Amino acid sequence: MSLVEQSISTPTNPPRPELNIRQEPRVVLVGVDFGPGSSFDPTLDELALLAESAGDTPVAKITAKRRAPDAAFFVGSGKADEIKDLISLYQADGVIFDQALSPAQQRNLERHLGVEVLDRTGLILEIFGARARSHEGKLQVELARLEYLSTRLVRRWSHLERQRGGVGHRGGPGETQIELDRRMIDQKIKSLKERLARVKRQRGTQRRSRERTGTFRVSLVGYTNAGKSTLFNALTKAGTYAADQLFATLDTTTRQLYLSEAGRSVTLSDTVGFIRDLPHTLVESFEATLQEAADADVLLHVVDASSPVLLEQIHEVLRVLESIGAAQIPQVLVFNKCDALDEHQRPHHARDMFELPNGYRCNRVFASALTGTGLDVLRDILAKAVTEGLLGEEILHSRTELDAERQNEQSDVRWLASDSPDSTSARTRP
Ligand SMILES: Nc1nc2c(ncn2[C@@H]2O[C@H](COP(=O)(O)OP(=O)(O)OP(=O)(O)O)[C@@H](O)[C@H]2O)c(=O)[nH]1
Ligand SMILES: [Mg+2]
Repeated sequence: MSLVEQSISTPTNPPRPELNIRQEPRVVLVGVDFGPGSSFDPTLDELALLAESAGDTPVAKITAKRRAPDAAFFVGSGKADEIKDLISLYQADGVIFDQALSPAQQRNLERHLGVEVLDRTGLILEIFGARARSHEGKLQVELARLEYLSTRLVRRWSHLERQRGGVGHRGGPGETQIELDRRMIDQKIKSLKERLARVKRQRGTQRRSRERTGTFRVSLVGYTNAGKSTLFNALTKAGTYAADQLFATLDTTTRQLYLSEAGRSVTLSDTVGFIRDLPHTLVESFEATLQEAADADVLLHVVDASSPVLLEQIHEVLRVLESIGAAQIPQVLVFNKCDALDEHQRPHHARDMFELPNGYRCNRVFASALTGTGLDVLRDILAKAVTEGLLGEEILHSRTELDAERQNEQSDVRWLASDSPDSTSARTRP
């Protein structure tokens, strides 16, 4: 990732002996609680996982409570000084905020703290950048990164160039240069959008041909690290990359899955995971990939049953599904990783009905992609969905009165369009 890879050493903190070998940047994690309604994780565990997935080593965590973000530093100046102390105490190379910073806040903090500062959006973009493999995936990440950068040009240009000169070695480009850069970025954004539009058309053609052949499509969706790829492999015996990293999968992989119970095949797609505050530039750029999920006949919504925040994660997945127009697709909830539950938490039955936070009831299967528990039940449910059709409401998905109400509300999803934690809200904050 882009955090500088040299530690700041002071006389009281001698340089670490391993400094000569290229090593992981040490980072301080920061989260701010703005009270009810703000997305605040007191443990910062997810941010730590994200940082590790990007190749950083979290060395300290610090949280703060505020009514509103400070215009200059996001946190108050007292807290900024505390962060500065932590940096020198732990010889950290960078700071990562769990929320979105405005470009000005980011700049001010970097100047004040003397190390590179990254926000959650920037971090997620870095991970996506490192993971993208397919042509389409790379185009999508590049587009999202450029859109993010175009608001932060003054300081972030060096990121774009992938220079790693270390703090203080950069020197901001002059005004004219920035103007030139901005024009170049705008042109690049335009050409990337055109190329992605072509990819989208191709996908449309493929989709229509699948529709003609009447293929039944099942897509795995879920919070990142829930076990989608492991389940995909267990069901199809394919060798898809599964790892204890956030966003291990970025590209969609599709395989045939033969359901002997139904006497026919379906296609199963594994795709990118979702996360809280997924940068809206990424959601937009990944439209083509996410479309794969939106086109499915059934969604297997994989949940990490061992996560202490599984309900929040379900909520996030529903939000993203809503934003890509996939909220109406029947879901089967797969409570995965049941093997990791304590004895007393383990379910006593293999399946039941579960009411989603959006009021839909759907089948829930307790499973372990790792040990294979529950997969036969899951196959049975899928077979039933294929043979009895999708509208077997009591099998898959049924509406409640709540649904009608929620259709009017829609407030949950607005963050993606206009209240994104990325550029929009951050820029307009006082
Ligand atoms: N204990 C346990 N671990 C599991 C199970 N399924 C997956 N895992 C582990 O969870 C981690 C994430 O698994 P993946 O299959 O890569 O998760 P994913 O949902 O595809 O993640 P992304 O592609 O990053 O969104 C890996 O370390 C898996 O070994 C399970 O049933 N039990
Ligand atoms: Mg995966």
